[in-house]
Amino acid sequence: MPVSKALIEELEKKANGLRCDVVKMCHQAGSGHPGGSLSAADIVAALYFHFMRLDPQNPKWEDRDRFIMSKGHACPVQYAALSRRGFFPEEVLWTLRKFESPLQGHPDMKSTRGLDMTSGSLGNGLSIGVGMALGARIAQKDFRVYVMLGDGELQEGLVWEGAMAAAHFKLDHLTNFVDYNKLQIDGENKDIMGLEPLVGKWQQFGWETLEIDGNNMAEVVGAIEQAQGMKGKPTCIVAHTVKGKGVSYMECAAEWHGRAPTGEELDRALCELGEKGGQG
Ligand SMILES: Cc1ncc(C[n+]2csc(CCOP(=O)(O)OP(=O)(O)O)c2C)c(N)n1
Repeated sequence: MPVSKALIEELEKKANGLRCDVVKMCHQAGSGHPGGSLSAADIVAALYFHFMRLDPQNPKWEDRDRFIMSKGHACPVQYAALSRRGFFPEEVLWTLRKFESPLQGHPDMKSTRGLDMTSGSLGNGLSIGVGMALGARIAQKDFRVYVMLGDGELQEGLVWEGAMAAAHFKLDHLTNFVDYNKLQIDGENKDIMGLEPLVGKWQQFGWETLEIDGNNMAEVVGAIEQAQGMKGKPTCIVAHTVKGKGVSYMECAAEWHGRAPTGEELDRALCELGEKGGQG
């Protein structure tokens, strides 16, 4: 089905709002991970504001779709989406990383309303997603499970055990995103441990594999729709993205993996993100 222009524009606006929240939250905290949050913002916006079946009044609703931010350091963008989706008030966002805040530096499902999984130790999320998708099948539920992995995270061996298991069990309600921003904590993947040919790897592991521009909302929406129609196989969406997307001085700069903007840098970021960043 062709995706409507109005929907794409609405989701782009949502993604922009998430980006504004991310830079504000990291500034307020004086720490955090803006780079990998900004690269993921378009996918997170599409999931939380269009695709995922959720009930903010009942965050543990058994039939809800699940999302696991396996690259847990990118949680600011997920917290922003949860807040804008109505799981908790906006003010809570400004407590990120503070002592006793429900929003810790890495996701803790016991502290944060609407989180489906604890993460931060890289490598675990896909295997957990496999467990959730198998659980759904056993319980005869039709909810979907979405996982997001970082590209650097793919260097963890457990990812590939999960990949094998998902294909073996034909988990077609499981969709995995690789946020392929080409950078990890302090450099380029290709210099640390190369991933190519990445699409071929997922295909050979038995996954339906789509390759998109993960910062292009029409492509993101189209790919998720395609994944939803897939039968008998899990889908991996290899999403080419830009680390730090939307803030010129953060783009493609490993330095911004885990550093907070100063007041002046924040102003510049918000100015670049423009007025579309307001609530809505
Ligand atoms: C098991 C484990 N080892 C190391 C780390 C430290 N660490 C945090 S983020 C990161 C880099 C992750 O890179 P990538 O997955 O590409 O994330 P992105 O660039 O999207 O932020 C590392 C090594 C960790 N969180 N967990």
